[in-house]
Amino acid sequence: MKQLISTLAKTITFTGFIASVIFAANPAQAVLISGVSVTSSKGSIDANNDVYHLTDQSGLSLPVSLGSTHDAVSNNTWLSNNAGGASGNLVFNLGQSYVLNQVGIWNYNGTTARGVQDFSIDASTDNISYSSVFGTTTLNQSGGTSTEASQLFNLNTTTAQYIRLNYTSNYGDGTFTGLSEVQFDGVAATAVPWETDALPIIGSTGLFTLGILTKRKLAKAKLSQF
Ligand SMILES: [Ca+2]
Repeated sequence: MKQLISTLAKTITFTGFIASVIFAANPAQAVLISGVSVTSSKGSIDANNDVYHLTDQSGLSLPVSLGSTHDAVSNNTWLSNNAGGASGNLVFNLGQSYVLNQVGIWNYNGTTARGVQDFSIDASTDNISYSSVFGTTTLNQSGGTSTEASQLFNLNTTTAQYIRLNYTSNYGDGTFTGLSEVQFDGVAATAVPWETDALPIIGSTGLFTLGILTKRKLAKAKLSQF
């Protein structure tokens, strides 16, 4: 029986130690948010340039990340018409609330004059009440290459499920305005950050300590026999 307890204590100690190492090395980090849907106040000019192509990772280099490049294929982009001006908004639904880190925007990369120039970002948890994350900012014109880099903007750990991108100008095209891709990274807001980071460490350290204490108790019991 004592042999069994001793083996169990050793196993608990070892498991706790390994878990401590693993969890300490992997704290919660912002990850690319998948399954994002988007609507356009100006709609899309046709199915080939549907707003869907803004978040479906079409045209991005693999593996997809905010550091991916986007190709110059028109069917991998979104375009709207300029009725009433080169302005409108895009509302991104992240599917649930996130503590947001950054947004990566790949400007329209075919006829580069169609690319968005000035834009701002608002955030919301309910798609009703929005607050500004940052005001009017310039998105650089793309280079028209097949390996166009994203432009990254800080979302300042804003907690939101909905992001509204308001665009107010383009780079001169009189008919169309568009973007190639928009991606976000963040941490799901359902988990409290300190819990996400610390609980596995606390749990595994507790396991480690329990193993040590059990071994110590067994050693004491052995000594008292003499
Ligand atoms: Ca795309």
